[in-house]
Amino acid sequence: MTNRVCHLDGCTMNQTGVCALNHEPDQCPNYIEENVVPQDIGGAVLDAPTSNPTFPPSGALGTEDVSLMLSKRYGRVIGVLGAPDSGKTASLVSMYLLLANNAMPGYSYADSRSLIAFEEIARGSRRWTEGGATDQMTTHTELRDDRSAGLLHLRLRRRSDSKRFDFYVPDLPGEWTNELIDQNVAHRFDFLKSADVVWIMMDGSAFFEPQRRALAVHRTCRLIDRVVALMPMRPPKLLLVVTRLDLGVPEEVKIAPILRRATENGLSIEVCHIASFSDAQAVTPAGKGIEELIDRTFASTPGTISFWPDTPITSEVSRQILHFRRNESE
Ligand SMILES: Nc1nc2c(ncn2[C@@H]2O[C@H](COP(=O)(O)OP(=O)(O)OP(=O)(O)O)[C@@H](O)[C@H]2O)c(=O)[nH]1
Ligand SMILES: [Mg+2]
Repeated sequence: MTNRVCHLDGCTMNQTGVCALNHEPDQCPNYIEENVVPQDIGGAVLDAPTSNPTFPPSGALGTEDVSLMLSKRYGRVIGVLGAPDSGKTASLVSMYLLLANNAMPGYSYADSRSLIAFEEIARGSRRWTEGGATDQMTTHTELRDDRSAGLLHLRLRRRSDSKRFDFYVPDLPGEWTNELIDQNVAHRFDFLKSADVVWIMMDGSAFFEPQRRALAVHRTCRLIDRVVALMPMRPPKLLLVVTRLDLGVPEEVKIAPILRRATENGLSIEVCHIASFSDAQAVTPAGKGIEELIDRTFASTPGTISFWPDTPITSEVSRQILHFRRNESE
């Protein structure tokens, strides 16, 4: 009797029967018989791990795991801040689903060390794709550990030149951003010091409702002030990510005060409009703007490495990064 198992780290096939990469079981190169995994012929299929990775229960990576991974391979940490319901989780889910369905013209999925965490946050929207929209595509983010951020990892391949790159992105509860704005609760954002790009997420629907708009703009300006205070030595590039593009594009003049506040603070800022999901699929397809968000995130910023060789980095470079990161956290 055959016993086929999935050998891809993090795939849920063995537990749920659902392939995280949406492969048909018969065609998946990772779903093979356990007892015919070649041991001698052609060498080992997977390198034996030196030690078992210790992930937080949610399947996201702890900051120590990320530091270790960054010491071995170039990667970029992206900060994501925004009020509850601004669309943080939805943007990550949308990106993940586009990649899982190979539906991004410019990029393809190459790997993830946190597939289970992505599967967890994408569960609600999978129900939606299977039929019938739900009011909530994602659930409100709550962390089991309220003291430190868990990060999700993705490795993408850029189709134009086959270069691969890794990035780490947190899925944080909006309350963390509110508490940063209102009470300057900043200790949980230590990991942000390694980020050279920060997404400031805003619910685009606020721009269409005058009674909500002024407060939303005011709070985003205060958030920008807080980010500057958090990272005075190495100010990040900001991307103002305006969600719910399916409702329409807000007028530039309404967004302008936020851009002014960033430039007054000496930060570079660009605006990205995204529709992670869409209530008007015919006009604005779900996922619109996500690829551009990735493009802009990885467009080179002064003093940072944008794309890196496909081969593992040398120990010399690895030491330099460790040293660099140690200096940053001082
Ligand atoms: N139509 C539409 N709905 C969206 C979009 N982005 C988010 N939503 C809806 O808004 C809800 C809340 O979005 P989330 O991404 O969960 O919000 P969040 O910022 O992660 O919120 P917290 O986890 O509470 O901080 C989702 O469940 C979707 O129903 C979008 O681009 N278009
Ligand atoms: Mg969330």
